[in-house]
Amino acid sequence: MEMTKEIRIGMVGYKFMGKAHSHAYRDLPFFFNEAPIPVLTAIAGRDEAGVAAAARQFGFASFETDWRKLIERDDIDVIDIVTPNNTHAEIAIAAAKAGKHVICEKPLAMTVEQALAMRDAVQAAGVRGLICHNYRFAPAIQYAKQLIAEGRLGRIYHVRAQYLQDWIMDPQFPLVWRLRKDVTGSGALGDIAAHIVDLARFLVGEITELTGTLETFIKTRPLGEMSGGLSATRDANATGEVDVDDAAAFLAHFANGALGVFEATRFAGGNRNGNRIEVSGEKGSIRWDLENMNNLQVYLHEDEPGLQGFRTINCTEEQHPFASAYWPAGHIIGYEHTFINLFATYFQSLVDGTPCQPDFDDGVQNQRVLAAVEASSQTGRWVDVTSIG
Ligand code: SOE
Repeated sequence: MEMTKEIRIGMVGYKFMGKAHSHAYRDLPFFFNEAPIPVLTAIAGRDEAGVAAAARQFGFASFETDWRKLIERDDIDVIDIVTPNNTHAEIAIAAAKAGKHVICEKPLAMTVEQALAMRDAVQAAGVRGLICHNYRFAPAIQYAKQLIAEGRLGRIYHVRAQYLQDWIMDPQFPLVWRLRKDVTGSGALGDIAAHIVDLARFLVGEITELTGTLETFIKTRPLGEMSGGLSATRDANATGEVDVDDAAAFLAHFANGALGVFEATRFAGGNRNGNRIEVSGEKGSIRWDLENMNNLQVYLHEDEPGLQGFRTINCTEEQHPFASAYWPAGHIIGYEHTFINLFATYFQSLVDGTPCQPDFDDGVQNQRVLAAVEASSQTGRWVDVTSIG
């Protein structure tokens, strides 16, 4: 498809991620004034009052109550999927067949098979898929990637990654879609382990084999619905069985010989959104924490003895990736800017015809890792990730 400098967006869904993506589209031209301009063309959702209100709040010019209508429209270049996971494959494949580029929230799909079908559909249609692993686009993570690629850490020995949350610890927190296997596929595994798997793959490379386990601490919950952000409303009179994991943990070998330790849980009391990664190499280490996301901790073994230790780099200097799009040094950015950086990069790649990652191949690889953790949790054995799907 011939792309203009305007990218016309059709979004399917309008809850938490719909808000995050729409905000990024609106702010993108403000900071990246030479990048292609996203045009919020239409948004789709089944509930007419809900989608109309979202169109108004987010700034979309029109709305549809059936996503199929959105995909048929010839005034849309990119379909952005921000709906629950069990809908991703059908919408993405239909969008690709209709010649639209596809942005999809993580995890890409419910299964590796679905993820492969989505990857094949975009390839066959000659359109481009993007999976929204936004945390790669924190400037500190991009800078860590540069340091690792330049060999500043030397050979990589260890990856230590944790995604720690606590928003469902109350046993009365209801059985929302994010806790129902038929809608979400898995629990903490697909929702948040997927993010640290992406960070680890981005920084260190492919995971080849792993052994892991899943745990569900609260097995019965009241029924209920998400009501915005990570809040929910509860039905006091009915309960249901939880059939996804509350927590996931696994050990992994990487293709380059590194050893990984991963933990993802929604039961780490006091940790609201603790997405952390540490990489240890022969010449140095880096560590990062989303809740302090502008800072990268860097340790370099070449430092003078006595002065060795982790130093804190505030990644807002003009030398740091994406920093010059924003504010003078020290004027920090936040969670929402990771999406702006991601979309600015993707839209520029659509116009230039150059590759942009994370793409649907990354989504497939990520899904293989998630499937391997599930398989290992069932058998208690190491699983060869490369042989999945
Ligand atoms: C809830 O766990 C959630 O919103 C995830 O769905 C997002 O992917 C993560 O970025 C923050 O937490």
